[in-house]
Amino acid sequence: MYLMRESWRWYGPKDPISLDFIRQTGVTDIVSALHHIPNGEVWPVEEIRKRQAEVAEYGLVWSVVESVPVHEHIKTQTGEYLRYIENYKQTLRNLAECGIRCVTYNFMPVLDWTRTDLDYRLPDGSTCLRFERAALLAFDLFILKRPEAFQEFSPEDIEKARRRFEAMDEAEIHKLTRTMIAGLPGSEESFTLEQFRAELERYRGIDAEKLRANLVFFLREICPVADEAGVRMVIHPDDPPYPILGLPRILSTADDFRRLIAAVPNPSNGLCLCTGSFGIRKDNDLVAMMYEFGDRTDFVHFRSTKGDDEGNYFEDSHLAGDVNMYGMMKALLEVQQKRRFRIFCRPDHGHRMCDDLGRQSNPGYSLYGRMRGIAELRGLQAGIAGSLSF
Ligand code: DNO
Repeated sequence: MYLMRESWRWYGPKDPISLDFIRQTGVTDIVSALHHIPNGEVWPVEEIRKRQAEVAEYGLVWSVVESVPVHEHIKTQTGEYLRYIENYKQTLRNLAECGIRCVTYNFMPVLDWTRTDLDYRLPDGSTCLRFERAALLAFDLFILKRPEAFQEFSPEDIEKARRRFEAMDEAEIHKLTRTMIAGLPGSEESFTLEQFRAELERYRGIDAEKLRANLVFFLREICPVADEAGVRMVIHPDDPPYPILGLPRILSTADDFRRLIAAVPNPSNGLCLCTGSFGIRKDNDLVAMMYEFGDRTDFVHFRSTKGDDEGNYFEDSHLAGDVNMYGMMKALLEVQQKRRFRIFCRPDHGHRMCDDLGRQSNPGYSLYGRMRGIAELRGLQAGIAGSLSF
């Protein structure tokens, strides 16, 4: 039986969670990136090999890149975007030369993933990441002071955001601002309010259709190179999967990915099925997506969020929350069997729990929390695998 290929995200030598610990979690593969190389520049073969060697020293394999970031100029088709696209192609060739064949990326404008609280306390004393709608609106309307925002929300929402904002002291305003725009791990970019406003300006006149066209342009350039090199480009969905701060979104639903493969059918055009991001929307049937897009899904992020009727959600433990993890795991095993291929899977974001609480880690990327996640997923897989007849 083809079991999931268990992987773990490691941010490189600066990650507070060492490879020495990671190998004790039982995973076999590492998901990493060369974070020290500026966005848009080529990743040299020597640098890739160096990272591979560091990982190999611990008996692990660096097999997935998360991410080769897409430069903002490419997303907006401004400035030096053609040069950055050529550089991207060279990076893919270099990765392939080193045997790395799965590359994650996203096409979210300005910000990668976004949360409003990185240390939300749960009843059991552990903490998790959370997204609170009123806090987002308070930031948008009263801290960032984006003028159009007042036209975009209902008077009730604005009033609620105002009350939320007025209840904040300076420290909370500062903390929320940092959480929103100072850059979560992996996003590679960090902004002050002034810089962030300038970045938003870049998107004036770029609606979802234009952004989608820019993504299609990028992929039509990149995919022939990736096809030839045998690299699968797996796009990560929008997180959260709807427009925020007036920015367009183009990979939030099954239909968005359907449109993408219709426009660029190359085999290298693949998906990183993040159950946490897609799972926020009730109209995304994750299990159906696993079956429909299974042939193009080379990477899965397992995570489960719990939402309420107000648009808030927190990251629950991996088998709790709103995601049908049983259905997902069963679908994954069936897809893998059909493809005769093991999909890279990683426990996405864990709680900060037990000794995580006293030690430093990147938000979402704790040791014990993710270890609990992978252990639960492994148990779920073992139970399902044992009951399947293939
Ligand atoms: C967050 C991650 C994202 C992801 C990128 C992929 O924890 O899932 O930052 O790595 O969006 O490009």
